[in-house]
Amino acid sequence: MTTLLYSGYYDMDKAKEPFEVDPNFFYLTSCDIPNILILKKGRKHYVHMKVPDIQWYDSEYFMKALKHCFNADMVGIDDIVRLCKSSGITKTLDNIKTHPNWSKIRGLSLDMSSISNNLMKKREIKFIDEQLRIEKACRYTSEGIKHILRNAYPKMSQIELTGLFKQSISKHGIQELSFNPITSHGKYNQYLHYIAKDRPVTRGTLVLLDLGCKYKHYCSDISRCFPISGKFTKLQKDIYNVVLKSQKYALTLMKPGKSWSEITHKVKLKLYEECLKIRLVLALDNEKDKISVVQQLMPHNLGHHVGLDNHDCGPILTLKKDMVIAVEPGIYFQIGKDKSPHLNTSVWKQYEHIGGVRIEDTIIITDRGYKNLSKITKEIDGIEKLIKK
Ligand SMILES: [Mn+2]
Repeated sequence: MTTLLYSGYYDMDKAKEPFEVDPNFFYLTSCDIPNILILKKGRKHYVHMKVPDIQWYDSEYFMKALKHCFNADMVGIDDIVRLCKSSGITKTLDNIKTHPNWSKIRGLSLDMSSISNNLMKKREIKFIDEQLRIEKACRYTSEGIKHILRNAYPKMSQIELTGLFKQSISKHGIQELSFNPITSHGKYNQYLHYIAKDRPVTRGTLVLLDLGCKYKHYCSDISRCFPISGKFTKLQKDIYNVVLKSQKYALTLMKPGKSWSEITHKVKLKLYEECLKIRLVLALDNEKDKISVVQQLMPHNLGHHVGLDNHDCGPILTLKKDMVIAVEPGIYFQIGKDKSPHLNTSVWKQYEHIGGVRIEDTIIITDRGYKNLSKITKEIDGIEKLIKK
């Protein structure tokens, strides 16, 4: 059996962002060196790396790391092509098509099949060392969020809030982020993937943080909301509690063997019940209508796998022990969504300025339930205390 693996392309000259190794490549090799091709033939490994791609100050490190990872022979691209040709059948990863010499390999018309999908499925269940890395990433992300809560003040810009997070994780030698940090406030909270701007956080608004750093390539993903002025207003509390109660309820359903779509359905009904208490939605009999109005308020999934990718391994089907999941219900007041016939429009208008609330924890599914990896409070009192220092 021959396997051809590629770590991913990285332009060493531009070096704009830190290199992000292909998750399947890293999963198989524990190697995170850019621009390398590895050909595994039986027990023998051959490695190809275009030497001009390495900066002189890195070359010694890379060579040592390669030796350590594979104890492999360094070969040229033509050797790789020749070895592929002689073996006929080759397993590979999807990203092989992005290799600068892909046309040479493709030209051989080999019987090549990708193992990326199988690997992605396998990666749903996390080994203990993977769990420990995610746990650490969550701990540092929690610390980073606390650092923001303690140091944020009105008029500070959204970019500065992001800066506080980066400052906090950098103390642990971390610069890799799971995704573009979200630090929005007020009406901007309605945009799900909002990218922080040089906008001062208005006094009295609710700030939405959705942040995650990577520890040794493993992600974390946590969302918290807090009032920039230190105290939740009555209206902010109302919406916050709808989401908090639903998020806590969702966590009670996290057990091995449970169907994710059933959990999602139950949580949406819970969100509906909580929204009814504050009269944001109308009293409805029909379950379908209840779900559809919640969909207007929460236009995203309840959660996702977390691992080498922040949205790891595709959709969640049935929960299994040792899966790592982000659970993130939210309520948003998105422009144009108030047209739903099942919403109470006048109540919506009262809450609209809040923009949105999301509460998210990263958890591990255990034998009987789950373990929460987020190490930061989500209680109103706890958050207000943190802001006061
Ligand atoms: Mn998430």
